[in-house]
Amino acid sequence: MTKRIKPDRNLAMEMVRITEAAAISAARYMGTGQKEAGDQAAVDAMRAVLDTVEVQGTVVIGEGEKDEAPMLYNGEKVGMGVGPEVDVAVDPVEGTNLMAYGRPNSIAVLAMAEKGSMWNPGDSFYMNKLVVGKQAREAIDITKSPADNLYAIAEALGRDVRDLTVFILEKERHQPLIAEVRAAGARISLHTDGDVMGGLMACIPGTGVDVLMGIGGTPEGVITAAAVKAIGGGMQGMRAPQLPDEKARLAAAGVDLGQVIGLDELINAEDAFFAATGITGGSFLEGVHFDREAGVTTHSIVIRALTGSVRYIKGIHQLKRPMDFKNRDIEGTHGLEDL
Ligand code: VTB
Repeated sequence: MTKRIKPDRNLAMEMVRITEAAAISAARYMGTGQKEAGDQAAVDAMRAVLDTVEVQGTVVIGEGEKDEAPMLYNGEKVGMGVGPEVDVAVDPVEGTNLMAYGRPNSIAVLAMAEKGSMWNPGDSFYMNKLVVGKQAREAIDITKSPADNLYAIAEALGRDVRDLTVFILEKERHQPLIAEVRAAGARISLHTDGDVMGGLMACIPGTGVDVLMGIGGTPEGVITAAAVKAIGGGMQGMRAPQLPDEKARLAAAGVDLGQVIGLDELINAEDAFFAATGITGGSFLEGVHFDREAGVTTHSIVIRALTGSVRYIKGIHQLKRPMDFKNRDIEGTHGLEDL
């Protein structure tokens, strides 16, 4: 058996180049109402820059199955084909609606970890998620009620429940959750989309969010887990099927919906990398700014699990072609080959 090459160096800078490229391309579509076109631009840019990175990557969380996603589909090989073997999870635009309507907090995200280490959601599209920072990681138990968790988290943090802020997606399915969190006395930050940002803010101290609760996508759950793992925070998940088809398939396969999926199952590796670049600005990451003179400015965060290093990277990019600043419909990588 050949020995697997593990990621033994810091891929952080390379990863940021990838999310920066995706964010710059997608940012052209901010507020245009063009969800698909913006997503496609980000996919193209991410794919192009990924292939300049010295990894042997396999996309395990991608844009979908091969027939519906021409690029970054699940199973696709990415990277230069040399170097460490890694699982790759991407969301070129996490929050396509946020981007298309110019709302805060859309991000380009990428996670990498040792080959075979990322949880495969299979037929599970939705999961319940609970994310906190390091100080409260031992306090959470997703099988208990949201109120019980909030009391335990508050205790672990040495704070009052009413001093906690919980990030929740504003979805019909969350009405009971919202009512319970309100009754427990915690503050709530509601967002139409983007629970990766919610999880990221919840696991990093000082962001204004202490907890992420609620049901979102399983792919987003795995990506979030890479960030939580890298930061050393706490996360638990549970499959929470929402679609009739999804429920039927899981039932037919005999999947136990009561199973708690812990952080080490979501990312079963010691080392993991997470990178995100803001597309539309929010309180945590600024969005992409275009300026003909100064260049294009991006704001990113990149985290590595092995060392726990967190970097906030402000990038100023000179695009090669002046036309790139004028025309948002340009093809390809938007002159981002140099990033
Ligand atoms: C979830 C969430 C994502 O879309 O997938 C959500 O994890 C979709 O939920 O962050 P609905 O199907 O109920 O709308 C996001 O918010 C954005 O991709």
